[in-house]
Formats: sequence, structure tokens, C-alpha cells
Amino acid sequence: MTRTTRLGRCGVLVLTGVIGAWLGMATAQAEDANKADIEALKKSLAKYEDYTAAIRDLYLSTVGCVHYSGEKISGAMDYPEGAMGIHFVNVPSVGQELDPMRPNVLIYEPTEKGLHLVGVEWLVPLTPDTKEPPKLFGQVFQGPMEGHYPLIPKEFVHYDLHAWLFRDNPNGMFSPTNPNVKCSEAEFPMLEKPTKMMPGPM
Ligand SMILES: [Cu+2]
Repeated sequence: MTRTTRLGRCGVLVLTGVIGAWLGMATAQAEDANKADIEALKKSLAKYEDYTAAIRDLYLSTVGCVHYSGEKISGAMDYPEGAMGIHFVNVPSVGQELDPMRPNVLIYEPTEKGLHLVGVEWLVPLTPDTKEPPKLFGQVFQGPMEGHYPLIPKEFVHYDLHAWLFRDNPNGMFSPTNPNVKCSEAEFPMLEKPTKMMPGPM
């Protein structure tokens, strides 16, 4: 072995180490950036803890408190046991450009003391131009899937992303259902079957 090849190998090892450290730093920085964005989002949405403020901004209640048993059905979304709560949908914003600071849906949990804001959701309709699933905060949206019947027509094929900004979720902030959210105090509980997946980029 010549001296140069030895040096060459050494150089490769050093370079790999440097790139590895750099990638690690880049990931950590992206995570920090996402954390900061999420904190800003929580602040800007705190006013909606008062659901009447949400209604004035055209986030309108879809009434039923949606929850899932955790049942697995092939060809359907994998929804762990838990609730999605009551969706207040801002219909005019759906299909507009995705805005991380303006989710399309606010999610409330009905309790004895009234409605509590627990999370948010972004909805992106599947269109013929869709090349890949949307992403926010480093999270890839779930879908494509049918509309969540019976509160949304099945024809509304879409991607979605939930974020449990105001209620801890043992399955993670971006898991679609939250076992810590309950529909037991709901006037209109709605046990739904997991939503059917649809063909499209995923
Ligand atoms: Cu939902």
C-alpha cells in the first residue's frame, strides 16, 4: 500500500465523519425550526379556545364528535383507537394554497364545561396535478383517502394532517387520532369506520 492510498482512505473517513455531523446538525436545526413554527402557530390560534371566535372566522361546526375503535380494515387508514373530536371546518380555505399558520380545521373536545380546543387539521384535495403528498413541519400528510363520511362526502378525496397542539397525544403530536380526547360527553358522538384509502401519489 502506498502512502497516498492510506492518506486517501483516511481522508474519506474524515470526510464521512464531517458530512455525518453536518447532516445531524441540519436535522437538529430543522427540528428546532419546526418547534419554533409550532410555538408561533399555537400562540396565533390560542384565541380560538373561545369557539365563538372560531365561528366568527367561519370555522363552522360539523357537530358530530368523531372517534374510532382502533379496528383495522385492509385498504383503509390505520387509525389507532381514539378520537378526532368535533371538526370546525373553514370551507372557503379548502383547496387554497396550504398555509401552515392557517389550518383548515379546528378540533374541539366536548366536556361538561363546554368545548375545548385540542387540535387542528390541514386538508388538501387530491387533484390531477398532485405529484406528491403535501408536507408541513417536516411531516408528510396521510392519504389520499375518501372524505370522512357521513360528515364529509366520500367524493372529497384528500390528504390530511392532524396536529394535537393543545392536548398531549401518547401516539405523537401528528397522529391522526388522540386517545386523550374523548367523545363521552358529546351530545352527538359518532363512531366512524376507518376511512378508505384511494389511489394517488403517497
Ligand atoms: Cu380529523
